[in-house]
Amino acid sequence: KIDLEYLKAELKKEVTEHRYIHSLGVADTAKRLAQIYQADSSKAVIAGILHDFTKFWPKEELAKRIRESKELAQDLLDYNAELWHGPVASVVIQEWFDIRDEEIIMAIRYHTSGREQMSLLEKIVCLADYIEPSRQFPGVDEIRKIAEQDLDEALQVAFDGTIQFLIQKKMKIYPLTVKARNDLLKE
Ligand code: DGI
Ligand code: FE
Ligand code: FE
Ligand code: FE
Repeated sequence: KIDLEYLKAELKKEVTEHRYIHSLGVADTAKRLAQIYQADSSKAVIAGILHDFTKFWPKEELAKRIRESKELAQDLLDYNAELWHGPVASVVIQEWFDIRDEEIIMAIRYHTSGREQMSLLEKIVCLADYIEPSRQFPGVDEIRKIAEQDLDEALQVAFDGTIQFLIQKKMKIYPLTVKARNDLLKE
């Protein structure tokens, strides 16, 4: 049985106040989405609290963890460092909190990039990250509305926004993000 108060206390030591509030917002939104789409809401809460656990670790440390890991994709190192914190957190929390649940681990690992054939919990955490209450950007309310009706469509629109942002900034797009978006498009 996982002590949520302990997870929150440890998170608080690793991140800024703003990021801490964001993480609790993701946990709350993920819980709500889990209720709508019949996922495991306690797993959604745990993944939400911990998804950004290593967000403020130095890039060199994140890169080192990826290089040393046998479970993480090495091609992450060829793309933006913003992609690294989810995969690294998914490894770190296994030892730190003795979390061994693959669904939670994968939901944290893929919360930024997405991937093809995402699990229900992966979709929920990734979308919750995008629409939790403290997020403010043009179009977020529309995605919040879609999220109540159609999880896949909401997430696809979210990825569209991220991909457009990356193109605008002349940034590389990690292939898994393109695959995730294509996979969610309805026939
Ligand atoms: O950690 P958060 O700020 O809560 O959100 P996140 O983990 O979804 O990180 C999103 C950032 O990652 C966003 O500003 C865009 C950046 N990023 C850089 N390259 C990629 C990318 N996001 C995706 N999905 N795919 C990329 O290739
Ligand atoms: Fe993140
Ligand atoms: Fe995200
Ligand atoms: Fe986040």
